[in-house]
Amino acid sequence: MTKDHTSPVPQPRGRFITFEGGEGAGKSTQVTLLLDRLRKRGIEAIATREPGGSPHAEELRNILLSGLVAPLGAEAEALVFSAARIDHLDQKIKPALKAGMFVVCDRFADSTRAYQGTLGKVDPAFIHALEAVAVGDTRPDLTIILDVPAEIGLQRASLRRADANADRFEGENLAFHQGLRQAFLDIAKQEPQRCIVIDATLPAEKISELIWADVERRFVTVDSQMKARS
Ligand code: T5A
Repeated sequence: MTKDHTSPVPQPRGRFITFEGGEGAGKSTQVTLLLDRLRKRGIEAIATREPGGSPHAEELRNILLSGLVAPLGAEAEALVFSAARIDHLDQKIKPALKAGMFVVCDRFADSTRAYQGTLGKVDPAFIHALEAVAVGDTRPDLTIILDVPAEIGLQRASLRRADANADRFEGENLAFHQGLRQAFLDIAKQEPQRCIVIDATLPAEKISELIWADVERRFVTVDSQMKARS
């Protein structure tokens, strides 16, 4: 068979990086710092967040964080987080990855595993099935878990929100947040190739350097070598 020279060269998929961790761990701060570093290297990248990230998913975010779905139970909350995720993936994440961009996302499916799965005691098989449907094969290439003692994270979150009320999950007790920290560490243990754990009690700039060293080694150097060869 002759080769079709008119067909477009397939664009390599971009890289999908997620940040996870408890409340006030510093995820939003590090998303911004990583985006800056990527762009300074001339890499096209977008930052996004969950719940939210697309107009419909942002509407669902408001509903979820107001606590409106909480009385329906953790299974119902997991369903609504997943519905928001489907829209976010379709509207924003998949198109950006298809265009070869880096996508840096503040929380993703590991938050459903930790909050609704481990802490909400939703059957792991249910969480697994939901993830298969909502996420499919658009799994993160790298997940950065920012690890901080629950007391410190909650203190940071309360300083940041000043006089505003705690949201649906910030309002949970200390034991909940300690369990959450362990749930993320357990995810990292189960998937050591995908996840790295960073000590988030360090200064923000130091954390950013550690993250960049990993991102550069895994992706930036590899991608530029591949480009040079093609
Ligand atoms: N949720 C989400 C689920 O239950 N299931 C799901 O599937 C998903 C996707 C989202 C909530 O929804 C839940 C989890 C959450 O409860 P949110 O408003 O997005 O709510 O809240 P969080 O994701 O928890 O984010 P926070 O804004 O609370 O914290 P961040 O982003 O981790 O922290 P950040 O960067 O805003 O920093 C907090 C404060 O600390 C300072 C910052 O300047 C800021 O003031 N700070 C540091 N201070 C000292 N040292 C450092 N290294 C610092 N880094 C940041």
